[in-house]
Parts: sequence; structure tokens; C-alpha cells
Amino acid sequence: MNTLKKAKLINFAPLPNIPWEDRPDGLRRGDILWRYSKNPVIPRNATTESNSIFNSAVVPFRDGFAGVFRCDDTARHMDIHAGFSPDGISWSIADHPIDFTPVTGDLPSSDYKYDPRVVFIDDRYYIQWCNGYNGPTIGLGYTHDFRTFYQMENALMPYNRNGVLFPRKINGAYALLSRPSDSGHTPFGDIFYSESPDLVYWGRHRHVMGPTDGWQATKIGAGPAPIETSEGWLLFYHGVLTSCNGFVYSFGAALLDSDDPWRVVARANPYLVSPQETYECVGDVPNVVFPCACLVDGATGRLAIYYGCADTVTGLVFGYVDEVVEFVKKYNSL
Ligand code: BMA
Repeated sequence: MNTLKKAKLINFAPLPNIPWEDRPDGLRRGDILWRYSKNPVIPRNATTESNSIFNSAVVPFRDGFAGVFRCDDTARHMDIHAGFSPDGISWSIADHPIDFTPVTGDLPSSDYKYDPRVVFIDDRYYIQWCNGYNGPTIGLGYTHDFRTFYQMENALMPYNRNGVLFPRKINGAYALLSRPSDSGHTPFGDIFYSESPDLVYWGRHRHVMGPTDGWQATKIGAGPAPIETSEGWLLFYHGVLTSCNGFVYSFGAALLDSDDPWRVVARANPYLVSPQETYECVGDVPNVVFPCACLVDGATGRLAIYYGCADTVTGLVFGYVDEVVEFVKKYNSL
């Protein structure tokens, strides 16, 4: 008898226009997520000067979708651009990077911006990204309309990457995951949790989890904003192994405690997606799948995850939230 409880989504509205394709025939039992047949959805040259468009964030917006996209230009400068789509598949991305208005006069400028996440909290869309300020750290900003953007203080000190806000306050405080790092292509990395009363001052730092073995032996980092379910927060995260040819980026999932999210309830040992298709294995950085956004349909439990492929283009995978939660529990390594 199957004793696993079916996970229920908490705080998700129906999203009938979520990009979707039914599960194809012929998947193996462990294949919980499946790729969009027309991947990649965003090519590398979708703006006039982009070298590559990947590791990008998408949310429901008005009747369609909006997003913040990592566009490296042909000088290989990293920046983030706004974009809109009626269906989440065909995107119109601005040719110029977002011009943030600083919320305070003395905000230091950014040397670069990359790997954005976007989450709606209360009345606005918050953007988190890896911000260049004497090395990588966690940049924060917000928008109401994806046309005017405001930049706030950096959340944490360098060096840090993969800043990911929870979609609501927890225990009365804003909550952030991050991955302290070094200034280069960091060979280590654990996920930490921090709290803030005001999104400016952060503290009560807690360790969430670190690398283990196999696909997540070298370092890990949070992906899209955690998804609230009856079984805890569902967190998709990337994991890295070091092969004889360099880093290999896959992604998997864990469940975090609903009230104390630095406590890990379950963590799947196998990955969900690893670089296997040509567009994931061949590009500017081979063998990378890197999730930054997840659309969720509160009515059906469908998921659509946007992920960077080989640091070059953007792909989509689909699945069901209850099946992913069941997978995490079934293959729990804790
Ligand atoms: C990480 C980040 C990501 C990138 C990955 C693989 O350190 O820079 O933006 O996708 O490396 O190159």
C-alpha cells in the first residue's frame, strides 16, 4: 500500500495558462520531470547584443508572464534584462539591461548582475541576483510593473551567490537562502538561511544543508523560490560534481520544515535533471542545468521550471508538485 501522503499546495492561485506539455510516453519510472519538446525556449541571440540568455526568472504577470533574464552580451558582460510573454514560451526581452533607480542616494553601483530570481511578496515583485560589489554578493531590488525597477541595499556581504527569498514572511521575518562562496569558481558551497525584519538588516543565520556525494558532491545552491506545500517547503536546488573535465551541474529537490525552514525534512538522493540533451551539454559552459524559476498552477499542481542550459540558452521542464514531493520522500537520503 502507498503510505505517502499526497502533497497539497499552499497559497497558489490557479494558473490555467501555465506553459505545459503532457508527460511523453516511454519515460522511466524515476523520470519525474520531463523536458519541453521544443527546448530551448529562449535562444542565445534573442536580444540585439546577447551572447547568451540563461539562468533566468519568470513569474505570472497580468494576463501573461514577465521575467528578468540573465543576458551576457557579446563583450561577455553579465547583466539582467526585463521581458514579457503572453504564454511563457515566446518572449520579448528588452535589448538593454534594467536601469535600476537606487532607493537610497549612496547605494554603491553594480559591477555586474547575474542569475536573477523573482518572487511576489505582499504587493511587489522582488528581484534577487548575484551582484558584483568587490566580488559577488546578493543584490536585491523590486518592481511593480517590470518597467520601473528599484535597487535596494545588498542583502549580504561578499562573497555570496544564489540568494533566494521565500515567498512570504516566516515567523514574522523575511527569509532568504544563500550560498556563501569565494570570489572565483567556488569549489565548495552550503545553503544557509537568514532572516530580516525589513529586507535591509539580515541575521539569525542558520545552516540548511551542504554537499553530499555523487551529483551534489562539490557544492549546492538554491534554485527557484521555495514552494509551500502541506509537506513542507519544496526546494529545487542545483548540485555540482567535479569530473575530470570540470564541474557538472544537475538539479534535485528537498523538503524544508514549514516553520523552521533551515531544518531539512527530506532530501532526494538521485537528481531530477542532469545535463543530457545536446543544448545542455554543448555551449559556453558544457554540462550545466541551472534552475532559477518555477511556475505553479494551484488548481492542477502542474509545475513549469525554467533552467539555464550550458550557460547559453533557457529550457523548460514540466512535472507535478505531488509527484516531486513523493519522489523526495521515497528517495530520502537523510
Ligand atoms: C556558477 C554561476 C552560474 C553558472 C554556473 C556554471 O558559478 O556562475 O551562473 O551557470 O556557475 O557555469
